[in-house]
Amino acid sequence: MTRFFLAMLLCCTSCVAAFGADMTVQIRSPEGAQVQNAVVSLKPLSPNLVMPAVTTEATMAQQNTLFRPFVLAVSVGTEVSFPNLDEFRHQVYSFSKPKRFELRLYGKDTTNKVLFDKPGVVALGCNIHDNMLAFIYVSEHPVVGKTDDSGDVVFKDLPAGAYEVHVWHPDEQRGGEDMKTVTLQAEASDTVALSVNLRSISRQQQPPADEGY
Ligand SMILES: [Cu+2]
Repeated sequence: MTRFFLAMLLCCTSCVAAFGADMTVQIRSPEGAQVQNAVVSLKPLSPNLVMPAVTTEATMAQQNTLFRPFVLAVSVGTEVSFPNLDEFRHQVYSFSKPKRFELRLYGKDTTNKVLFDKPGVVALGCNIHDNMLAFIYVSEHPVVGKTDDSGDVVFKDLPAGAYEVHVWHPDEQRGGEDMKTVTLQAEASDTVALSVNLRSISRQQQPPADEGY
């Protein structure tokens, strides 16, 4: 009997997933250029939407005296690992309000973990290497992703309903169109285009000053 119920449950779960709708969000500059590293998060507006499970683990590596990735998008409650893949030591810190922390000097193959439990933007640095810079965007919304090199991000198998689409970018400035409301139909695909205004000089990680230190 129990096994029968389990089989039913599994069947229904996969059926529900098959009816999901896909949303592609395209982030462009006002001139139409593709914007990579934009964080897009979705706030469900329709009541009783059963959202996909939130991912609660993510990784921000230190490799070749750089953070990888440059922008990491997570939901509140995510535990982020900070593995050191270099042969030398790093000391990662943040002064940002949603998460102030410091990982004391640690060596190769050491993995530290930090829980991000408040929404907001967390800028990262390393006390040893001034060139290192990265951002963790902690979203209060259950669905979050980041645009790829072509400025797009795809969310698959969302329940049909209304969503608010939010955008954040490390170089954004006022004047862009950083929010939109979209209604997804079941079994349909939708494409949403949003434009963000970026500063002319982009923040990025500079190449490391020297090998090793
Ligand atoms: Cu470092």
